Amino acid sequence: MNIEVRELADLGTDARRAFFERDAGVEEVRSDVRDIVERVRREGDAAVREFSSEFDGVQVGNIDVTDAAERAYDEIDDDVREAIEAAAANVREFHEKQVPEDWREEFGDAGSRELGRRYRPLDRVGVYAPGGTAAYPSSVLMGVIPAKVAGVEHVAVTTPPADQMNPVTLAAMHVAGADAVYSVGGAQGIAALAYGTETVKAVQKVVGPGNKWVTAAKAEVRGDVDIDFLAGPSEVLVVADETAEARFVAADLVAQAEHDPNASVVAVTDDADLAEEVVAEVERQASERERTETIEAALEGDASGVLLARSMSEAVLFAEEYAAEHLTIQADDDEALLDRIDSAGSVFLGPYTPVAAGDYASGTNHVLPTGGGAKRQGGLSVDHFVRSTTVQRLDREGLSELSETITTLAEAEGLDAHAQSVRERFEE
Ligand code: HSO
Ligand code: ZN
Repeated sequence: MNIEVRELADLGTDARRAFFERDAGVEEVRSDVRDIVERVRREGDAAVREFSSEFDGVQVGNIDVTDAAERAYDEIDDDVREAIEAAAANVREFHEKQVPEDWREEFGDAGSRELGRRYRPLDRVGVYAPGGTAAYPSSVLMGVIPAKVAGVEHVAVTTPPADQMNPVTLAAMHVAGADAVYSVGGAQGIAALAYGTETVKAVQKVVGPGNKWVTAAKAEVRGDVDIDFLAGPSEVLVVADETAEARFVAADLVAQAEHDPNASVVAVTDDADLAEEVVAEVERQASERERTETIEAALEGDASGVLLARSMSEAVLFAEEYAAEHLTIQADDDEALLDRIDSAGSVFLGPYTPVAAGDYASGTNHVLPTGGGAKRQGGLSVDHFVRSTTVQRLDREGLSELSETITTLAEAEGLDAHAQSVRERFEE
């Protein structure tokens, strides 16, 4: 592998575009996915079984494997069980802070208008848990716990079938409090959750990361059910100044690179020596890891690299436009730099805050918008699992105060009955 420091100011249009136009790569599978989703919608369990055999090579017995999660919990190693429980406790604690409180307040003269907001959980949601080589028990915690904290009664998890399903992923479902577990993966898993089958109960919202088939299926069912967002390969952007430790910067790049050959991992700094040291460290560390091939593929990608900015201001502008899934700031005045960056999924400050802390155990959620989605939205949270209702009560005085405004606007819209619904209240 041969990485070179590139000067940010010298990047050509195509090179810049590669950094800023990251996408989930779902377009190429959209039409295949549409057919799968349609078949599951029309044929239910039969289609689920057929696709599981075709794509996963598994003849599925029971699609409902809820019991297996509880058994797996008892069977896995004690240290892994304890780690899942420790991570789950932190994720729960952080998400409990997000539960919104109902409120009512008085507005208008002498409180003549009482207005408020009330929150209720969704009834049924589905969480997708990837299987195979990318089976992430941690993602199960990140999907299920916020839903349970929000008060969702039925949280279902779907995960690809296998002759031997990953016991740690199953155990995580149990710890997180999943109410149902189904062995169906890929686009067919998303379709089963969205439309229901004889076995799978249809949900109102589907969340969680997956491969491009899963993501394309989420795009397909959106509209019929709600989704969180379409997430692509992992990303990290490290903004560093001369005080950063090159080893730590490199370790965070290499860590996210091991997720996916299409991961996007970038460091940007105004210090030429640091940039060179990061490159050397990245090359050394990548060769020492178990997943060297994946890491090197990601590092060599067009959306990855070590960039030299002329100033930290230029680095900050890049970070804002990049809108990273994970942004880490390794700099003397990290808070001041952070103040100037509005768009990022999750921010990691200081030398002792590796992205892996948020991936597993600090408590924040690791299901985050990629591909610049952080310009528009935040990561998975309790908010995704509640709906709000506004509530109001006006007294006679309150309505009278507004009467002129309402009737004038109603008449301007040609909606005479609206105006009359106010006047009626004041007629004998
Ligand atoms: N960094 C990944 C989450 C993850 N990391 C799971 C380890 N396991 C999502 O951005
Ligand atoms: Zn990760």
